[in-house]
Amino acid sequence: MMRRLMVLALIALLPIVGCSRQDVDTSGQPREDAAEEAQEGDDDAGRPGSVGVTGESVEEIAAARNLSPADVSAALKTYMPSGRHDEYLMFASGGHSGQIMVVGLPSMRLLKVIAVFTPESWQGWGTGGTSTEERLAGGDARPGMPVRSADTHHPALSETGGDYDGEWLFIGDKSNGRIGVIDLRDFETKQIVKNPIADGNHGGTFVTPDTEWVIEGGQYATPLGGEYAGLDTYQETFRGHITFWKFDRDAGRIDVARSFSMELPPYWQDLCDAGKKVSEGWVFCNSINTEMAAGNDGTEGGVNFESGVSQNDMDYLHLFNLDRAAEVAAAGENTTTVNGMTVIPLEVAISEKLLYFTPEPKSPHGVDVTPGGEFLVVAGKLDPHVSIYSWEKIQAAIAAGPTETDTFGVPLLAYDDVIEAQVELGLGPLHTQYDDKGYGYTSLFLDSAVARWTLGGAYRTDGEEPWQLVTKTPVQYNIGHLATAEGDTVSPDGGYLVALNKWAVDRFHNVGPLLPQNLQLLDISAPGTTMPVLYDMPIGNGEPHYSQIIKSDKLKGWETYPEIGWDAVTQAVSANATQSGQERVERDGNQVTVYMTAVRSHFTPERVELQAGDEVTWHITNIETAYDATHGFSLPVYGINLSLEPGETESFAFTAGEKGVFAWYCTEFCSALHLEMAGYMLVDPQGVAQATGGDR
Ligand code: K7E
Ligand code: CUA
Repeated sequence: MMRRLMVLALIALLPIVGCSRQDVDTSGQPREDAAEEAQEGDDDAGRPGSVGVTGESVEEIAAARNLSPADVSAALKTYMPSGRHDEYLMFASGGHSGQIMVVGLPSMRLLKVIAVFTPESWQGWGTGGTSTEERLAGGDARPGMPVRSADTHHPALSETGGDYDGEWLFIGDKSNGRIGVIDLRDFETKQIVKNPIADGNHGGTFVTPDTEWVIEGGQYATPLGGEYAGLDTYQETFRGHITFWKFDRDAGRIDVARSFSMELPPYWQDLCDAGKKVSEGWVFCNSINTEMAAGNDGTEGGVNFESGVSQNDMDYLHLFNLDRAAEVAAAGENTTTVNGMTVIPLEVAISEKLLYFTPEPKSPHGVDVTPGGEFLVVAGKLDPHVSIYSWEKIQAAIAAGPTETDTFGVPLLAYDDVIEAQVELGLGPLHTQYDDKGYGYTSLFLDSAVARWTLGGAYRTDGEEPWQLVTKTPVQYNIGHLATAEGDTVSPDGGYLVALNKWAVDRFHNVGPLLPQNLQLLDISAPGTTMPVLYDMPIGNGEPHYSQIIKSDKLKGWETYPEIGWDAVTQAVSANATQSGQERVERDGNQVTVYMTAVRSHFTPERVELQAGDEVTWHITNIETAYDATHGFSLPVYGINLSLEPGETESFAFTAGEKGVFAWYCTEFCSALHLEMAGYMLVDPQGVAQATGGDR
């Protein structure tokens, strides 16, 4: 009890202690003088200097701007001359913005925000366009209850043979139990699926080494399928889940009919990872709340979750035989169906040997499989260690036949039989990544640091002692995830690591009580104890939980859509494509269809005349073939705001309201005569039922 209280007290205190006004320079070492000078209010201390007084030589500039040699080398390692491309691209979750950010490395320049779950009018996402509205609606949880916010946590790049292939990107929405699918030819969201059996998730997305499956682990247990049950029946009626979404690469879509879930005990499943190489075909997830705390019931002695979930010294690492589970799901003999989703019941998972547990300390967070798949690294969160499990030992323990089970009858592998090593790193270990030198890197939330430590086994060829802490670099401030270059693949690159920090206390100008999140780039290219911070990238966006970093030359994005009249959903020419010369307005009773083109610097037609009550379907084709020739289309009052990339056909539909005059215009400054790229929609023009064509 005492120990538990101390742990909780530490959690409460450390963020405050850690955010003392200590300055950390780019070598990662505290820079006492700067902090002292800042407190003394010394006018010259820590001032950036200005370009006007910097002089000519590097030495003069460094002196005038108060830059240390480490600062200068960090600048040289990250500065990207105008026009030069970054070596890596990072796809970072946008947290509760519901989006994904694309960042170049090492420059840390923000290149794009990909709209996923949240309307983004600048790229015409979910702002009147029929296809984007339909894609967003694919994630709605209940009829008549559209969800247009999200909390994106874990992006996953598609893989071939365990390496990122640059073709697809997935991300989970923790707050609603949804998965987004993004096509990296045009960096657009193509599909949003809603989990039919649960309204939240956390252990997703992660992909198997050939992207056959996209994994979505659950989090907060509920009765499956949106049923009601009282919390006094928690243990009997509430359930956890893991869902395996089948990805059809040819279709570029998740195939819901071939996807399935597995019912799990009502622990709170947390992060997951897919096996690789020697452990391919298996999937691993952590859990918390094996105590099955159900919240403070308000009576005297009622226990809050924060304490109730932290009682046990050990929780359960979940081990799933995915290959075999997929066979059971496909056979369909022992499965049930919940809201149309195939579900493997818990007792079938046990009898078919699809699920095993082994103890893990203590309310853990990340489980991260080493590049060769030989070890599972579990970060303790409330335990200062990472615990390393041996896949070889796990297989042996399974073969030997475990004799114990948990409360629900799930076979339990003895901890001592499967553990390989523990490494003490510091306070609040969360997530682990890998490099090309046989190091693991673990984020320490409470210490606000990145720890580098040595892997063992075949990873140690340099004579360094295995399973040892090597060094720590302080980061600013509480770090959640971290990402290394190609870090989740079977062949990580090393070189760069990005710490995804929360709450950048003191680091930037005060922009109000909501602090910027701070992505910090670390140079991990040198072995040993040198691991400096190179760059701070504050982001004015939601909390970026996880990110993945891919070599940028693997991405083969389109410069324009392949043909005029392209439908970005089907990735083929649209039936509604309008070529130059085919522009028209068709009327059949009150059904009006507009076929419009956009090209610098006019729409055709430029006038559309409607009757009140007309049901209007409107197609616009951007007939440009040049790389940079995007047009927009904004129609007031009707809430239409589209982005039309070169070649693209977009559609929207509405019912014409009361009479009025509505000027539409192009929202992209596409040419010198961009302001002239406009037109009028007239509703009820004295009974005129035909649109007049504009100039062409
Ligand atoms: Cu640690 Cu959702 Cu991966 Cu955030 S989770 S940090
Ligand atoms: Cu087209 Cu502005």
